[in-house]
Amino acid sequence: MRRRKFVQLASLLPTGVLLNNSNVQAKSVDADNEINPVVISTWAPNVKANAAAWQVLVKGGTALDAVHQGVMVPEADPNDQSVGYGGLPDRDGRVTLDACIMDHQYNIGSVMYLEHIKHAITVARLVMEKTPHVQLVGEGALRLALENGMKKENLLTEASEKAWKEWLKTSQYSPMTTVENLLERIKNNHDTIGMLALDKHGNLSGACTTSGMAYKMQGRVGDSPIIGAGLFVDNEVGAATATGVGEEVVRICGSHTVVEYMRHGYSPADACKEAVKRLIKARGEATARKLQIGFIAMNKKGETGCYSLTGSFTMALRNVAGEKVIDAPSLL
Ligand code: SD4
Repeated sequence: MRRRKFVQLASLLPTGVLLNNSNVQAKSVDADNEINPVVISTWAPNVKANAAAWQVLVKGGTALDAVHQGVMVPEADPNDQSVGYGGLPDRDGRVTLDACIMDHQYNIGSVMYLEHIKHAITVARLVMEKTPHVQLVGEGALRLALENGMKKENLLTEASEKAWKEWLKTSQYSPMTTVENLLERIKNNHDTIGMLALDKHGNLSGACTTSGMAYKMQGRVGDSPIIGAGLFVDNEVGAATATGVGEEVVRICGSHTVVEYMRHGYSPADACKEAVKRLIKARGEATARKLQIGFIAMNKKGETGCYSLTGSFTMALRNVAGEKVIDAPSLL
């Protein structure tokens, strides 16, 4: 079953993208002792986001600018129905966005329940750089965006409105990240993006942005904008980010947990695996089997890895060797 899903997924990828079952160890230092940049993202279609981040990294730009530019790609894409513009709405038809960003010096910014601004990550960065706070929600986050010249727009596309109206006929809440409909979602080219980068200066940064669970209750916030859950960066150790059912990732402070395992010497893939194991322990195998959760991680050396709870999770990677999609191993 897993193999069939894997093969189906491969056929959905842009040509030229390699699929690889192993966790890639990028060579992070070249012959001249220069640090080779690396960028990774949750989900195969985000090779496009990685390409944008890569442009920043190869020119010697910062990891912070790279992840910012990178995640703006799916945020602007109307066909990506779980990030930014075109995101599926909550049960009342409102598109509400969550995002966070973290640099190499423990600077953090996040927005939750942001409406009408497609680049939630830019607002998160504004919170980080232009306010004395680290988190802003709803109206306050919108106000910060408008005061900084961002334009208010309608984020609900025709396609997402149609899907919501269809959903209203039953109003059954079943999070899009459950395993059963995972393939359908990937086929539609979308999912939450978490991105991590290492720049030529040897610094790590990360960003995460989402419209959250489709048809969620109004005001619901998942893991994606929560530092330590959806994203965590420790420049001495490494960085991690998550995708999947946010309610579960928050429960174990997922990304922070992954980074702490790397601190204790685990490889990025093994650190992700330990976090997945903890979820299974916390929730029991029967519940865990129904959930989709994936972690990706990068250590200070630019080594990368990923792991998922159940099958079909992928990580997109860009390094000096080119772009790749890695099929994440899973525990269940
Ligand atoms: C959330 N973690 O809001 C996000 C959703 C997600 O793949 O990652 N979907 O819970």
